[in-house]
Amino acid sequence: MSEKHAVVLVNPLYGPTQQALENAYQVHRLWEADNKTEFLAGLQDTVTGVVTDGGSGADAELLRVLPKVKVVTVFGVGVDAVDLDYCKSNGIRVGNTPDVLTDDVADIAIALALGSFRRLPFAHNYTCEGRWVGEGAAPLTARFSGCNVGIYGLGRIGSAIAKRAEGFGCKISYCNRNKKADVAYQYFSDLQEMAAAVDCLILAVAPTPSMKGVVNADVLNSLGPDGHLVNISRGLIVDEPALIDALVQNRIAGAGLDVFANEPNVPSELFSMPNVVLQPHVASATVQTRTAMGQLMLDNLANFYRGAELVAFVA
Ligand code: 8YV
Repeated sequence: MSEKHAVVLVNPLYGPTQQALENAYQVHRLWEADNKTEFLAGLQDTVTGVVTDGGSGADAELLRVLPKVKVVTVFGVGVDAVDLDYCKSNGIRVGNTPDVLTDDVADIAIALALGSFRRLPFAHNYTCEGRWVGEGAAPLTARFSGCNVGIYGLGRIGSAIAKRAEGFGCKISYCNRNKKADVAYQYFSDLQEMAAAVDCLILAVAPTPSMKGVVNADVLNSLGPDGHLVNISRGLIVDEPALIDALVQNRIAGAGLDVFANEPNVPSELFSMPNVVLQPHVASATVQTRTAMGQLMLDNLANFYRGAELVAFVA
């Protein structure tokens, strides 16, 4: 039997996926190392692949100490935490898991919008805390059906969100770098202009480092006191302190957030707000989707090592 290829696994994965990975490869678990520098130094002659997830990625610092690495496979669609420039200039292939997670992520985007408009966590707590009995009917909320939805990033996931929002009778706008020829939704080249025109701003863009904090106080002020923000993209694109201020001062109506700037740390100011819905980065976290993501990630890796094209890749 030929020797197993050696890979560094940056963080734990969905159990069955990690098990399958460990059956087929010699897996070195980076997160368990007491001293990561020493751990990686001991692997520089043997490790040829890195397996990671969307949040951790693989930065140049990691890749530089593993000079034999020629493939990075991401258990996720987002590759913003992978240093793509470094990978491209060093001939490192980068695989990811698009498509298989689109439906689940789009479902959660709509759930977060409904949760924010209808204040579902607040209403849940109101019921459980006996306030219905003690204080009477809960305060009224705002209607999501038929509202103006603006999607920042009309890619695969953004388009799936748009399709679902159409089912709610919403009018859809989108903001992309370029207008899409085959799309009838209203196009905005400027995010702030779109924020001013919609009731629900949904962030679904594939972020680049230059998008850090692009959803800033100006964008939030333009969204306005009846506007809701939903983020299933990445926390880094939102200026979190500005978002907290806007929520505290009722300059926006609410927010539904699956992602945060410094995961797994979530600003505690958000915990007690009646107008927010928080999720611990779980938009793709169903058994069905995680199984499919795992299979695609394993197929990418297997293809690389048998000299075939990766199934899904960005570099
Ligand atoms: C995952 C993600 O939560 O696909 C992505 O980019 O962020 C998520 O689907 C993550 O990669 C798994 O831990």
